[in-house]
Amino acid sequence: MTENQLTPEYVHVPRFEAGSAESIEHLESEGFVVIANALTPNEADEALDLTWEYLESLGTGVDRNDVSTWGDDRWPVNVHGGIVPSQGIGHSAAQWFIRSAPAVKTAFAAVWDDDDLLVSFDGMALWRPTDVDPDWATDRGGSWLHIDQHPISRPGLQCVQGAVTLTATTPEIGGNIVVPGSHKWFADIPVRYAERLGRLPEFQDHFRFPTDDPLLQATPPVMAHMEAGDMMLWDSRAAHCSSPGSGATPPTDLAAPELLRVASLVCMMPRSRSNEEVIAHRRAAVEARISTTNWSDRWINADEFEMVLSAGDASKYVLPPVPELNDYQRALVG
Ligand SMILES: O=C(O)CCC(=O)C(=O)O
Repeated sequence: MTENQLTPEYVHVPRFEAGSAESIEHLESEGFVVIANALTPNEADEALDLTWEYLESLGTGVDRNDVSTWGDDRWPVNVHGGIVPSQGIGHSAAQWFIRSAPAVKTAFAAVWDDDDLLVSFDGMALWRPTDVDPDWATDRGGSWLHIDQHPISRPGLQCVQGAVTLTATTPEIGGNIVVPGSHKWFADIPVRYAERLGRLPEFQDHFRFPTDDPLLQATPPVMAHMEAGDMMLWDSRAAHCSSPGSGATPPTDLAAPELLRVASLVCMMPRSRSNEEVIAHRRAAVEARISTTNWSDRWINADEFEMVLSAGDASKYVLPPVPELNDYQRALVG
């Protein structure tokens, strides 16, 4: 069976209140959970507006009202799932607005039973309309199902990742996909995939499953319905990625074009898992507007990703202004 036959099932799962015991039970049993209304619909709209302000301020000529300006020559570098990981996005006003919503921290504080948390300086998934340019399609889910935690060097629960969606998902558009319960496969990975794992450096927290994996064929991923403002949390040990849906979306209105999917990646981990050296890098990263991965216990500079460096001339982008953080936000930096 090939990866293209691995079709995620579109499901409506319960949407839980941030911080509720039920949300944690669902996360622990399924490896993922949908948190309802991390942002209100109005806040989601405001965040979408700020996202466009970020794109239009890059200095490359992106104009939200003119889809002919959304090409790769002007768009920030994006990787496999339509994710924009760098070019200052981790310190855009949009990302700081979203990650500062109280429900985001409430949800993560319940995960860790600790509210002294550091936040990632992550990027966003920005999906452009594929009827305008089919090359804007994101990778199919079956081709990059992965976990974001090294199975040997990072044993046990170490990280829970999040994505706050600013746009409602539909079966036609697609979104984040997760294999329910797959976080429980984690401990067996070194035995089951010994050869494949042997090729993964111990510092690299990204393991991809084989595209014809019998486990995945037997347990296909689900694409959970999310309303605008909802946040998906998933255990970094759970097999996940994103995938386009059926693609039968309404034709783009060229007079008022819209992105298909806008989702903010956000992750909070206890400060106690980090250290002063990492925190010093994080403070400097705010001034320099350097984005990171989900991890805040290690210093990982997303502007130095191979895929970003090889994409061409980063100097053509104007970075967003240095964010003026309040006390709440500064505490999340460290
Ligand atoms: O929701 C998405 O776009 C995929 C996110 C993902 O796979 C990741 O952050 O590791």
